Amino acid sequence: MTQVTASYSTTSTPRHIADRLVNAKRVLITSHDRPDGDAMGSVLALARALRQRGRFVDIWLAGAFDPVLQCLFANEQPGHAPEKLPTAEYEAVAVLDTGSWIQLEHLGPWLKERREKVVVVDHHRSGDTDFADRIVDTRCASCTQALVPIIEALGVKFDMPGTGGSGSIAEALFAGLATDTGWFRFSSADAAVFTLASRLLSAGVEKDRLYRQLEENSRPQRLGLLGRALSNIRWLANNRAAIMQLLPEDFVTASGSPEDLAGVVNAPMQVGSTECSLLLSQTEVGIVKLSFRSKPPLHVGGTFVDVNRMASEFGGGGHVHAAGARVKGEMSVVAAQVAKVIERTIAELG
Ligand SMILES: [Mn+2]
Repeated sequence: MTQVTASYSTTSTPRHIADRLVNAKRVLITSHDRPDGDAMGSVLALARALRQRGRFVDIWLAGAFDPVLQCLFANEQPGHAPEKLPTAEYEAVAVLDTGSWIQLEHLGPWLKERREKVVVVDHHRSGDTDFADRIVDTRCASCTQALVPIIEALGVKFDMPGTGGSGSIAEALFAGLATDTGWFRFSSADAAVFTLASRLLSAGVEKDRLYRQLEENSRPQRLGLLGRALSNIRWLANNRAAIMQLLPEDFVTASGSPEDLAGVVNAPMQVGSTECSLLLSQTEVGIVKLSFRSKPPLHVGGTFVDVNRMASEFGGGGHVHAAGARVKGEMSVVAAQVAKVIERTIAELG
């Protein structure tokens, strides 16, 4: 079970994690199912750093991901076949940007048989405690930021001027940092984030090209799905929360797939009164995916909707301003349950 307890915390040091990885001849690096920009950036940054140290590294990714993330790959060949498992054996396995079994569905059983080989680097508040060696740095805005002390402990220089081009460690680190902070807009983008961003830009990361490739590169299907979602938007709690839903027939009409959904949940945030936005989507029979976002109020010291807490009521999790869950059930039933939780949460805020 995923637990929200103090026990999901750091148990190791960057030096120890680096030693475990560099002492392994073969390393497998993986992240949560349906990897996002931070998961992908984390996996690529660590893989590149270990390869610079002469280690043999395989990357394993499970589940669909937004095709725009392909631009981050250089010559890497990620294992990307959920129905298959790695066939090679590894002396160490790095699990990045998650420590939750629920997010490691595809590789879970394989990892469970090798748990003594696994190290975890994460920045989420909740996770499981089965893996002994963990860095869980919730002060970090991205997992790539949490990886920096480990890459430094590996003795790999990633911020030398001229080394931040396409396919570099710096670019991969920047991609995670930028995407997990909404391109430096979220409250998590603090001074330490800008300091790291500054180092990465000094290395030569081309942020304009990356923004264009990652954020202005979707298929027309995304707007089709956004249109379907906006057409059924429901406002709750005096327009403080918005709920949208996408049924299998919406995906058919828009010729879209779950990979086209990136950013759709954020659209209601344009409205001043919106504090919380929720997108329910269904592409598999009997499974509803919940995607939550919240934004802080404008007045200083105002309370905000903690969507991590809300998602955890449905067996999911994430961050205070972005979280998700997968729920078994029918859309109408799940939508009614979530609406109740939202109404209650906002009533408690006052
Ligand atoms: Mn992350």
